[in-house]
Amino acid sequence: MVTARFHDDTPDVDGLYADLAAADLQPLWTQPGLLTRTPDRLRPHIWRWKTLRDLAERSGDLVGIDRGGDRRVLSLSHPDLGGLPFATYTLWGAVQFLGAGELAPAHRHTPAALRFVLEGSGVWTLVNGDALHMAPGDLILTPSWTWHEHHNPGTEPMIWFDGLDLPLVQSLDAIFFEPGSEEPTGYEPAQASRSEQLYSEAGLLPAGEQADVEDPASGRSSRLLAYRWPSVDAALSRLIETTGQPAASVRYADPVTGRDIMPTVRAEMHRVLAGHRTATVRTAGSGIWVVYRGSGATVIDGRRFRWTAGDMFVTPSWAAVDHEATDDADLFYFSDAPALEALGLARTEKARQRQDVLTDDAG
Ligand code: GTQ
Ligand code: FE2
Repeated sequence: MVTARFHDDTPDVDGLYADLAAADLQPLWTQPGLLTRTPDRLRPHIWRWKTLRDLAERSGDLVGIDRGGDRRVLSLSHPDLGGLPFATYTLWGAVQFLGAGELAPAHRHTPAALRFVLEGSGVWTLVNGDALHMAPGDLILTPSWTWHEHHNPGTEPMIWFDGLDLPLVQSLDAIFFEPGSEEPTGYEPAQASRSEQLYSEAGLLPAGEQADVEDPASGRSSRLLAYRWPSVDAALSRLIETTGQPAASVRYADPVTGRDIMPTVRAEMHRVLAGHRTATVRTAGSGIWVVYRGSGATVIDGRRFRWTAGDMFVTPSWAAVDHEATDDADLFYFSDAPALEALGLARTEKARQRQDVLTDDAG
């Protein structure tokens, strides 16, 4: 890496700048963009479901799953990130396509992953050997360093959203990866995974269970690995009924601790009823929204992005955000909030009045 060279009209100062660069040093006073008043390095961006779906399907037709990477994944590559395959500075978002009869083989890595299912049926994900079936609207977790592989023994392809903290873990230079055995793991398809059998009975947990002391990640992520759409749907309906409000949201929580599903990432489902516009909020840290159901628009720093089911968009750190539903809408949200909270960097602010819409990004 070559240190940036700064220039000055005064020969002595210019000479100093040359010597600083040669010594791999840079003066702070030449870097006004470093300490911004508020985060401003990323703009909002939207990816359309029609485009994502078409290209995922074409990849399914043209590129075998065995060709590089073992997973047919199209990552959301934010145009502000100079060609990096990342959606934000901390978050990876992607669509994954697994055709009928295909297998994405076993591996594990330190970045934590979640999957939110958009379309199809019949896929089983094995997480540390526990077989979790996947259906639209389900959230499935693959915590840091857990073995995982995806099987599609069915007759139709499946497409899901992948969310990972990969850019964050990469910034911390803590990426580790290990491929699994070449042989696919055998599994017994069961109605409910072991994880759900043990941890999905609300308010009841297996007594006296302890974290695995050998495993640095043990006890830090939810042991419930699947959150089913019918439960989420029912919880949102009950909230709306109980509060009488035209919007409600739920956070996917670790049933043992009540904390976020994984140490670095938060997941939520937001329901906004037709005709309602939510209050404007700013949050430090970035997020990815995946429209599960309905249609409407989100205003981000004065720009209105219209959306329908399957569209995905990024809300940058400290952007002003509010949602407006045309039809009853359910929005899946994935963010790095727990990482900021753990580091004492979390902030949020509710605007006193709704932001103005300055431009309309038609869709
Ligand atoms: O399905 O295991 O989008 O390892 C990126 C990395 C998905 C996966 C991604 C992965 C996976
Ligand atoms: Fe993976």
